[in-house]
Amino acid sequence: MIHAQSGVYEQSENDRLQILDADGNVRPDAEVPDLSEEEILAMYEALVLSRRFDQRAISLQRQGRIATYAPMTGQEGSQVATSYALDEADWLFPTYRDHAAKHVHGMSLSSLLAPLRGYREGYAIPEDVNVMPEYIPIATQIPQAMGMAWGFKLQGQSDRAVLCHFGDGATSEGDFHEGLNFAGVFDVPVVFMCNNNQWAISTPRERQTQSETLAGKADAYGIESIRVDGLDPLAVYKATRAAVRKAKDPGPGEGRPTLIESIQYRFGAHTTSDDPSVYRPEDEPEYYRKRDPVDRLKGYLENEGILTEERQEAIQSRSDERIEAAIEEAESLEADPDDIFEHVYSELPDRLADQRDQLNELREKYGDDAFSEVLE
Ligand SMILES: Cc1ncc(C[n+]2csc(CCOP(=O)(O)OP(=O)(O)O)c2C)c(N)n1
Ligand SMILES: [Mg+2]
Repeated sequence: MIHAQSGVYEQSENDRLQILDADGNVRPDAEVPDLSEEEILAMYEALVLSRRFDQRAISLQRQGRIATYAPMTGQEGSQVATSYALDEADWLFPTYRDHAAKHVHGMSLSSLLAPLRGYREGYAIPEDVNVMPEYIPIATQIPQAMGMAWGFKLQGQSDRAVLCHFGDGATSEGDFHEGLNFAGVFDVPVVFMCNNNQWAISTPRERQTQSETLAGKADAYGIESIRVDGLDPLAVYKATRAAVRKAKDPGPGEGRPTLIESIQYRFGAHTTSDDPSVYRPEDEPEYYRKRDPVDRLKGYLENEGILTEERQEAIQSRSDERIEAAIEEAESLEADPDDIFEHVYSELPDRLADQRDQLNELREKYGDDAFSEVLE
């Protein structure tokens, strides 16, 4: 049902996979995924860590210690769950907002921060981690992820799947349609993960497309799709795990792609350069806050008697310690100002070569330490 007012569009909840209700109780008709207590507790710890990381990263940006940052609060529950559903050999294609997904699939916390301090090597793919550098041009990762997965299929690497994150806004890009069409025709082992956070900067979901659902777009390409409550980490895990299995462990038929629409909410700003109060009704986040993924999984673990106060405190202080250590590590890395002139042009245009020379003259004259003061 389409409502005229933004943000209330997604408030009917009977149209998506849910395991936990808003308070973390298991819904009567739902089956909890096959995970041990330790695994669910570890997932919860990753949620607490991600929420705290987000708060610290925003504060670092405000202090001028990192560049523009894309907050993920409200979306980390879905991110953590999707990466938990991957096997180590699987590849992840993240966007600029998928910090928690990257970390759970193997990126260190400091490597999430280092590129935001201009440290070029921070964008390199670590040798044993299957995470691509984050994609900023919207939807460009979709055909690329599909291509990697198709390559695995052609090489007979049937133990690998590729999971590709993108937002609701990305579904309006040509790349989305090309990627899905190709995946459908060639039975590519890829999982398309649409993080529908209701907004593409200031464009609300109902102005993005007249389609009733984003998942429904898969029908055009003969791809199966599922809508899942993206504020319910257990439901996201279940849907993603099933899609990953279907992609790479096909049994007698062929592995097939899936489009997952994970219905979430962006609690914060688009990035630290954005101010949602100029385009978003003030009370809109309230509905979603009552379904906060961190509180919800916490509620479940408390109901089950798994999460004691002592455990909660230990999780909290471990998370804080790990984040502070990561900040220290990221801040100890030296970025080379010359790097800003690299890797865009094979031959530097004259005007940029002039700018580089000017920069180096200043560096020589004042030294790198004084350099930041000169800029101020
Ligand atoms: C091809 C392209 N066009 C425009 C932009 C500018 N831009 C950056 S983020 C964004 C909104 C994307 O929204 P969505 O796909 O819903 O992802 P979200 O930021 O909500 O996670 C736009 C238009 C871009 N980065 N790339
Ligand atoms: Mg969005």
